Amino acid sequence: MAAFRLKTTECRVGVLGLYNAGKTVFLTSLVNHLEHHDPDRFSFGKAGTHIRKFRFLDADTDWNAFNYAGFRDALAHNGRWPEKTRDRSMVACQFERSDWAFSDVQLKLYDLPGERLADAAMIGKSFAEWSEHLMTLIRNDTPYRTICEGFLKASMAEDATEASVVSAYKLALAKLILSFKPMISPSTFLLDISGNLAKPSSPQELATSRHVGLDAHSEFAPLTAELRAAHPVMTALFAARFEKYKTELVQPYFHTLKSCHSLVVIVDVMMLLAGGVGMYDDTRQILQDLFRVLDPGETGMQTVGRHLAKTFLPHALRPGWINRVAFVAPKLDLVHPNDRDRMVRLLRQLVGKLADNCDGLKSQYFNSASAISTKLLPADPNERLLIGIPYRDADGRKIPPGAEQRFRISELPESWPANWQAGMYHYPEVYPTIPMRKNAAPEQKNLDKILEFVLG
Ligand SMILES: Nc1nc2c(ncn2[C@@H]2O[C@H](COP(=O)(O)OP(=O)(O)O)[C@@H](O)[C@H]2O)c(=O)[nH]1
Ligand SMILES: [Mg+2]
Repeated sequence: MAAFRLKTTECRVGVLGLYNAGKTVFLTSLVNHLEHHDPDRFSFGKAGTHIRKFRFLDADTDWNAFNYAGFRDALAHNGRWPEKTRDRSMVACQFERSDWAFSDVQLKLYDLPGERLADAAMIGKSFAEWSEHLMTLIRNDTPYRTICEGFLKASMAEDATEASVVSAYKLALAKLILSFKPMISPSTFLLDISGNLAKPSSPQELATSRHVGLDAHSEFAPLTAELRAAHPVMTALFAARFEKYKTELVQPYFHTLKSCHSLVVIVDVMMLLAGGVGMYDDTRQILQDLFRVLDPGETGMQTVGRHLAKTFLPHALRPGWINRVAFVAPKLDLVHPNDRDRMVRLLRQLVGKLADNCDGLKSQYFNSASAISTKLLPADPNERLLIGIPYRDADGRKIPPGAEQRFRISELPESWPANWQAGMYHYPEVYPTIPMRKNAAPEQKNLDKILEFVLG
């Protein structure tokens, strides 16, 4: 062990995924393993590598500290998640790893709410271009067109007003939320700037209680080319509100992401199978918008620059751009062990092209579990039966933790079907299992390998 360390290597990692993909459990489990490291349960780097002198650092200005202690406590005691205080949080920590003789690691993990990903399409676009992007999506997709029928009608009305268009758009978004469609933009309708999430209620109630914009006085909706031509005043008003929204809310979010060295992109393949082909298509669209904006990868000169900077510059001055993406299919404990390799294959089929199209990007695909929470029936190891504590009743309502039960799960397909309905695949959620003892981290799979990859 070196007595002193010459430098600090900083690694900024953005953790991304749609709502409920498992970002919070991932971060909680990862930090728990780093803080109380046990090389037998979390093995990364050279064989036997261990972590010492772990300490938390302050969060960056404008960022909340990720409520690690609160989340861990909620997981261990099957409690409710602590309230989101604001819409973005981070963990910053520093530690030594025994296989790096001369450098400390400073790790910053950014937890960005999945709801904001739907706003990625705003970056680099004017209000008119963003409107066209959304209107094209709505018009050319049968489920979207059906759900948004009222909005499309309101957009064609000769006497359209600011109020009529905004309220029709809000009603359409409310129906999209209730149909589990993730393309909700402006995303403040789903998650406002104080971090309050829309609560399930009727479309009308949702439409009146939520805002499409920074607040009640800055609402905007996409406008068709005809409306833009016929209503220049309304168009100018919406365009100004759109620009303010983009500058104040969306750009800082994506600016942080772009300055990360690595991304962990969590895609819950079981949720996509359970949700139907529409959810698959929406997720792919959102990831495509995201990759267009982030444009990860690096040129040959940037690679040289990064290596030089790593050697010669203090960590605070090192340039940042995304050169590694770990794609992660989470919750592998919810599928049968015989199917777990298929999770990775499905993930690769879904996002492989995105990564392939980025020059100079290192990408890797993982299945993972942040907190293994199911067991196999020893008597029938090949039956697709698991044991766990059910999280919801047969109607999908959350229930308090009770006794362990066994439940049947669907076989994962070899590849994505050409078409499938919501409900054809079934992977019931279970209560996560985390030891009460705080220095015993959850049983994980591949979190260590993901960390090794993103640290480079
Ligand atoms: N069985 C199991 N469930 C998980 C795991 N990770 C997350 N979950 C469940 O997935 C749901 C969403 O997780 P969360 O971390 O809150 O998602 P977020 O919205 O992306 O932050 C929760 O109900 C968790 O219990 C895992 O490793 N195994
Ligand atoms: Mg979360």
